[in-house]
Amino acid sequence: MKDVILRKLKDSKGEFVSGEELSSGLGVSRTAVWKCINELKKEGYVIDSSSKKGYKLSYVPDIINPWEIKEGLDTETIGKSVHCFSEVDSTNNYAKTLAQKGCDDGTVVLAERQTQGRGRLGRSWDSTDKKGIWMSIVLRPAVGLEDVQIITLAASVAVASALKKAMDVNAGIKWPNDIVLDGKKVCGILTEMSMEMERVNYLVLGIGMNFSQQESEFPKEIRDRATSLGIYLKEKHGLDISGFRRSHLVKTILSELEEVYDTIKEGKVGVIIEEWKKYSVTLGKEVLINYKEEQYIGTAQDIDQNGRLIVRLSDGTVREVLSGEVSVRGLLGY
Ligand code: BTX
Repeated sequence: MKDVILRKLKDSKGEFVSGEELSSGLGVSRTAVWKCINELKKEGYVIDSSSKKGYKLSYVPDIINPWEIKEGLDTETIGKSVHCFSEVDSTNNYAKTLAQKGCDDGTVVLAERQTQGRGRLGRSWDSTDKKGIWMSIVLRPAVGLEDVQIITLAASVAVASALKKAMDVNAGIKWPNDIVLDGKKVCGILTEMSMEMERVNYLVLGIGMNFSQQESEFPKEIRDRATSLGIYLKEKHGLDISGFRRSHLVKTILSELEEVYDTIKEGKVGVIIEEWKKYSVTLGKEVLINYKEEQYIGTAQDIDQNGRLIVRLSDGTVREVLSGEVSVRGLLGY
C-alpha cells in the first residue's frame, strides 16, 4: 500500500492529494493512509499534511528501497525482482541464498550497509551506512566456466558506461574490473559462482560503489587508494553529490548491465572486449603481477577473447594472466 500512496503523491507533482482520494482509491480507511504517510516520513520522505487539502510530497530522500529502484526502470530481466535491506552481512551472501532457492535470473539485492562486505581473494570491502551502493545481482547465463571472466568484464563496462550516462563521470577500468577515478578505486566488482556439470548454475555479481563518503570516512589504510563519487565531483567539477540520487545510478547500472548481458547472450563477445578496451587504464602500462609466491613486472599489452590479460615480460616472454588467481598493480598508481 505504501508504494501505491507514494506513486500517487509523486504523480501529483507537488500538488496536494486529499486523504479521501487516497483512502477511497485504495479501499482503506483514512487512518490506514495516515499510518502509511507516517511510515514514509520516518524513512525520510518529506510530506506536508493539511487537514483541508490532504498530503503533498515535497522531498524524496536518497534512499534505497524497491519502489525507488523499480520506478522508471527500463529493463526486462535485470531488476524485475528487487530485495532491499537496511543491513546485511554481505549482499553477495544474501543473493547466493536466493539463488540456491531458485530465484529468477536478474534478481537484485541491495543494502544500505554491509557488516561483512567482501572483496576478492578474501579481502574485505568497506561498506559505510547509506554512503554507497552495495548491490548484488543473480545471473543465470547458459554458459561454461570459460565465459565467466567475460561476464565480469562486461559488468565493469556496464558500470563505467552508467557513470557516464547518469552522472557524466569519465571512469576508467583497471583490469579485470576495478572502476577508478584519477587512479583511485571508486568501485569494485566481485563475481562468485556455482557450477553444475561444468555449466554455470548461477553467478552473483557484487558491485560496491563508493557514493558520498568523505575522505575521512574511509579506513586509514585505504585512504590513499579509495575515492567516492562525492569526493571526485567536488574536486573535479565543484559539484555537490547531494544533487544526485543513488537510486538513479542503480537504475542506470541495471539498464546498462542488461544491455551487455544481452550482447553476451547473442554471442558478441568481441563487442564487450572492444568496449572494455575503451575504458581500460591498464593496457599499455607497466604492471606488477603477484601470483602465489611469484612476482613479476611486465607491460600489459592486450586482453584476449576470454578476458585474459596478455603481459609481455622484459625478457620478451608473453604470459596470459587470469583474474582470480593474481593481483595486478600498476607501477604508477593504478
Ligand atoms: P578487491 O579485492 O579488488 O578490493 C578489496 C580491497 O580494496 C581491500 O583489500 C582494500 O584495500 C580496498 N577497499 C576496501 N574497501 C574499499 C572501498 N569501499 N573502496 C575502495 N577500496 C576499498 C573488489 O575487491 C570487489 C568488491 C566488491 C564489493 C561488493 S559490495 C556488494 C557485494 N557484497 C559483497 O560482500 N561484496 C560485493
